[in-house]
Amino acid sequence: MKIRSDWKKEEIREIYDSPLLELIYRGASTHRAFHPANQVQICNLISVKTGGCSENCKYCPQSAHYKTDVQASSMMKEEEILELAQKGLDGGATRICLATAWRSPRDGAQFDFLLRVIGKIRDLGAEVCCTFGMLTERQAIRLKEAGLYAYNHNLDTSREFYSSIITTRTYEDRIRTLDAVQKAGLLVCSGGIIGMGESIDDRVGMLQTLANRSPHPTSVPLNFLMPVKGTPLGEQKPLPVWDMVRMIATARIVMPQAMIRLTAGRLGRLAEEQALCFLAGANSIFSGEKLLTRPNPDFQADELLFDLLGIIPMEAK
Ligand code: SAM
Ligand code: DTB
Ligand code: SF4
Repeated sequence: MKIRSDWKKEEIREIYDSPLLELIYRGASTHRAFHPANQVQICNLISVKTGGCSENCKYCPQSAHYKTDVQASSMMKEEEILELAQKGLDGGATRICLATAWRSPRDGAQFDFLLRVIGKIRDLGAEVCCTFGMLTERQAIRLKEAGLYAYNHNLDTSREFYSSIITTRTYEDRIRTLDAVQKAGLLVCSGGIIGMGESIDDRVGMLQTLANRSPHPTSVPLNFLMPVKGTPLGEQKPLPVWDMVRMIATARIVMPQAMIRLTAGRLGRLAEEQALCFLAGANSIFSGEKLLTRPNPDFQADELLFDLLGIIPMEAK
């Protein structure tokens, strides 16, 4: 199987639309050709700065543009962050992701603080990933020097649909940050959300943009929209699992080496549904009772799920 960065939209659409069982089989075969079967990496999120964000992402409960149940809070203290990181590792996570509700980091005391914390979490033995919004090249280099492993910055959807979801920044801004991250030698984590009212072509378009980056992102989080009251997408209907299964399998086939992460929206999904996602090629989940602001299966629930399916938590890289 060749690694390609010249995917045509029609080719990806054809994969996405192929008969479901054929698609799952191809996703599963690709998964097994590039990754150990039955191993899934557990990640854990820490929202170190929650709410009050200046951006207007229509899905996001942390945007200051919408009235939601999220209270804006100040930066978490170092002690609490390290405690939560250790709790994540004890729960089986090998990757800890720090998130801030920022458009972009401002240089200064808070960014310096986070750089120090990144080093300390790495010293606990975790792969550290961060998602702080748009970065300059200089900020990306400073994160790399601080010991950061990967940087998350989602494309979220297609270039065409982007402005229906966010108007305070552009798709090009997103790509520029991914380029800065890559240039600094950090691993790129980038994915998106399904269930926002996008078309199949929008899903395919996003996968095309990701799969035609060279190298591919090493990590691709795929989120089911969690509709939040007060946001413009608060009334969206949940998608059937089949949409996620198709999305995962297609991502797996076009980006065989990437970690495909079944991210937001697992809570309330049946073990059967999640099993199909793993079969289709997902090899990572986010575990822990909270994502950033929304509830999520806790470590114990996921331990039971893994036992049921015979899945082993993946070691850190
Ligand atoms: N502020 C930074 C940014 O936007 O890049 C980082 C944090 S932001 C909350 C990270 C990602 O969370 C978004 O790109 C989006 O994919 C996901 N997300 C946010 N709200 C969500 C929701 N209600 N349902 C599913 N995914 C969501
Ligand atoms: C990603 O793609 N999804 C995660 C992580 N990367 C930062 C965040 C999901 C957030 C879900 C909504 C919430 O908890 O507020
Ligand atoms: Fe802010 Fe990120 Fe939420 Fe957008 S997704 S409103 S940038 S925290």
